[in-house]
Amino acid sequence: MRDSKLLVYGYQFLAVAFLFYLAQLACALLFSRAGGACAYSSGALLSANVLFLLGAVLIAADRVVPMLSGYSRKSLIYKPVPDSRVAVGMTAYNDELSIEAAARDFAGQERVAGVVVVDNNSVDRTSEAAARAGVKVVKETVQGYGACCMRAMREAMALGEDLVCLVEGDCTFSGSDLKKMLAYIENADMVLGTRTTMELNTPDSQLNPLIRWGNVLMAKLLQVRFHSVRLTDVGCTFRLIRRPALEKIIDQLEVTGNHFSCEMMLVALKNNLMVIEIPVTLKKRVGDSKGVGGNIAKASVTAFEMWKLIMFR
Ligand SMILES: Nc1nc2c(ncn2[C@@H]2O[C@H](COP(=O)(O)OP(=O)(O)OP(=O)(O)O)[C@@H](O)[C@H]2O)c(=O)[nH]1
Ligand SMILES: [Mg+2]
Repeated sequence: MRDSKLLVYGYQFLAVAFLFYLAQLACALLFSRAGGACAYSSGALLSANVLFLLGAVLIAADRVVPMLSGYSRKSLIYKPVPDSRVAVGMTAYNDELSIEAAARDFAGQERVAGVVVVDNNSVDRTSEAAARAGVKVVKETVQGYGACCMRAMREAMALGEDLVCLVEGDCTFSGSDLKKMLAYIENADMVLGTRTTMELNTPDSQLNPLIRWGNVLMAKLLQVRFHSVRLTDVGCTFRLIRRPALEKIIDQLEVTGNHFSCEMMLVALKNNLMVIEIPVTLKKRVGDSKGVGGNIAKASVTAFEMWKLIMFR
């Protein structure tokens, strides 16, 4: 997998330059209608030209660097996992209304060997509800979506199966989608779900246009950086990963907050793992939203944190 920040910077310089040009065009049009001249400063135009040039140079350099360093594209992998079983790590945070049904749903899937629910300092009866589903329940005291996901994967890994599935316990995802992921894992180290396929969303799911396009935008930025991968979502918790691949990256994960899912994708790609994204179904969550789903301010902060990761890490 080729990691190129040059291209990410390059395209963003071009995008900003394009906005400057658009502003100038709008200004000129407005003033010509009013019979005057646009006072758009020559400094702004010069900045746009410099940004454009810089962007073009970075994009061109991105073509030259691999020629010099002898880069070759990662080729198709085929590693069947016919009888492998799946250990599921499920996150939970004040999810007493959903966790039992979610745990039962995943535990009941054909290839699932076990489910571990991680209760992240819930103050309701999440643990008791999860235990009613007959699954293992552990508590994670470090607060945060990322901390909970990491613990869920470590717990699932400890079950010793070949495959680890990470998922949220809020009933947004469906256990039956696991077989779609299993179909693709033979060509990948990690299969990511994407929630941005509208045909698979219920109309009342969390994927409103803002969340959808925000995710697509960030995912495309990540795609630009790593080239040979197609991404459309940076916030989908539902993913399936081979245990050796997870062992390789788990100690490099450090984000305890809401931008964790993007970090995991970035780290996987940096480690040259083969990552494939597939559409999964998305339903309205059961119980109250605590994450970014129903909160524009939180979603914006999370998007900014993701952008920083993609640009600088
Ligand atoms: N927000 C949040 N989620 C946590 C935390 N710890 C664990 N989680 C888990 O992460 C999930 C994400 O929060 P959700 O409320 O589902 O937010 P979301 O997925 O962004 O959006 P909706 O599903 O539409 O509500 C929770 O359901 C928990 O399973 C935490 O400290 N904060
Ligand atoms: Mg959720």
